[in-house]
Amino acid sequence: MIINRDILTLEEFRKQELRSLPNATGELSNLLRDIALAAKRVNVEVNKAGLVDILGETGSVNIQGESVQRLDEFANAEFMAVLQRGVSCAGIASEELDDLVAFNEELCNQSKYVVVIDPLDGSSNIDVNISIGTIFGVYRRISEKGSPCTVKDFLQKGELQVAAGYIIYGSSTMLVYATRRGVNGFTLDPSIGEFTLSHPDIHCPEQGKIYSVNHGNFFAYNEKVQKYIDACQRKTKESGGPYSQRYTGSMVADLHRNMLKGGIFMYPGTKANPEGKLRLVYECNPFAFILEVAGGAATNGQQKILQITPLSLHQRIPFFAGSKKMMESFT
Ligand code: P6P
Repeated sequence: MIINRDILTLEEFRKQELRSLPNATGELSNLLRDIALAAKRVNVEVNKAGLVDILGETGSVNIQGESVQRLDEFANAEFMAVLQRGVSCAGIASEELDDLVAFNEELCNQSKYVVVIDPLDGSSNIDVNISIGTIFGVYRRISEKGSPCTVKDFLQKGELQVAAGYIIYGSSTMLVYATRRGVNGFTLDPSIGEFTLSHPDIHCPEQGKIYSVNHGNFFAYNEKVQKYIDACQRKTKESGGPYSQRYTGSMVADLHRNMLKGGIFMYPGTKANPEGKLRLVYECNPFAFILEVAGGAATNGQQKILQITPLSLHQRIPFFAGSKKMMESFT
């Protein structure tokens, strides 16, 4: 039996990180372990979604007014249960929950952290087998330790996140995790049931040739966005192109590809929905954090996403993110 000992498992990575941070209590490291456990459980259901009656809609509607797919509810329940049992966070704010959930148990109340999460983004793609994902961010709570977390813990600027990441359930299942020390990608090895460090120290190429946007809304975008999309289409070999348009309708898949290969992702506001569709707290802020650590950028078209103070848990915001130079040419 040949065991590849060159690839660190997530557990080994966590332990090495912990040893390198002598003052660390291990709480954030345990939080990562909990998220990875829930991700493995969600992955099992996503991988067999075509085979069991977990597809389709529950008939209920979430606060966004979107029909909730069964897998959405399962994923939300899974992450919430694992995080509560792991006693490494005081509570969560989730796309699937109208309001925050304070775990309000003694050990959880003593935790330093809270988690924002989109348990299963891109759910409209579940039934057609397109990659979907989980998005999460971690904040140090600002409410008094020992008491239940409060909404102000979740409405902090994105630049105050201590960690952020996503899981992409695709041709393989990957957990991408960022702290200010860097971005690392872990691919799930189903033969041992462990996430393994397949993409150490991820950097987003400064320049790319991919632009991701829903062209169907082109005439609803403002002039600045229309001009940029037009410029992308006019790129030639001589002007650094040609560019390719890649848009799956699943932001985790689009942003993951663009971060690895270089590119720009846009979900602009439209005349009908000036704030766009994506949520600041648990979709845009985590990705903005990950991309900025990886050398990319993320704005709402005017200012850095990470510097915007959220006004509500489910606030929407126009979102432009990706390679540094492509973002500079857009902004
Ligand atoms: P549209 C999925 O529902 C999602 O929230 C993102 O993952 C994705 O980028 C976007 O919506 C797609 O929206 O309006 O282009 O179909």
